[in-house]
Amino acid sequence: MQENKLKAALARGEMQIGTWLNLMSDTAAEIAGAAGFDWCLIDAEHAPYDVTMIQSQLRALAPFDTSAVVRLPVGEVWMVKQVLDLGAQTLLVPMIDTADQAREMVAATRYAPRGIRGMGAAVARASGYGRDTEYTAHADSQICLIVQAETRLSLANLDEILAVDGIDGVFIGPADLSADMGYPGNPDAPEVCAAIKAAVAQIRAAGKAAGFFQYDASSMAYSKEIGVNFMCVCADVSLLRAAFENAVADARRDLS
Ligand code: 3PY
Ligand code: MG
Repeated sequence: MQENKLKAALARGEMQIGTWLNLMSDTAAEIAGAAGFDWCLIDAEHAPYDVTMIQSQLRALAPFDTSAVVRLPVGEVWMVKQVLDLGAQTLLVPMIDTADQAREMVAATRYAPRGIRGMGAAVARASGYGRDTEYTAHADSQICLIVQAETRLSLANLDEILAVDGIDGVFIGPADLSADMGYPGNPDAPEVCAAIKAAVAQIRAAGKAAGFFQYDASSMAYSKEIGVNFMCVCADVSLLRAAFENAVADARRDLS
């Protein structure tokens, strides 16, 4: 059983930085994996990954000293089962608004008697296709489950969500939260920033990891200061877009 280094580092309260992978490119995953991020997230919520593509991204990241995180499209029990059987140990689940939803995700990620995870690991990648005969006995202890709070309802229920045993962290989604608060496309609205700051403090006070998406380099120190310790600092698609745009602009400038 592979130790989940990300889970251990978050439990110690350490800062863990990562990137979103939305290109669905194994080459991009290899480049990101080798770059030194603590974690790389396969974003199956906002990129059209199917399960076989998630598998190939997990394979691309496997040789590197980085933790793979899978963001599910939605918190469905059967999806949890599939990605855990592929060998994912850390999940980010979007749109968790209530403690009941959080409890369902905890149950989905754990074997009986604690949970309801289906017993299929003997034929799954997660156990080396059955080579690791101890997998089922130890899998629960290495699961890292981070849920997203990204609505007013989730913030109203944050204490109850944080009290759910088995949740390692809560990730604030600034885009969805700002939309839900009436500021679509404006996560920097003062009311949104204040809500994020308070939520991050609440999450850390509960002893859990506080996640946030902060790709504005000038605000990273601020995010750290307010307590964020699981920080997405970029996304592969955005880096590529900016690099292409800059290359075109530089070439046009130099050639004019
Ligand atoms: C959001 O901002 O809504 C996210 O889910 C992650 O950035
Ligand atoms: Mg979101």
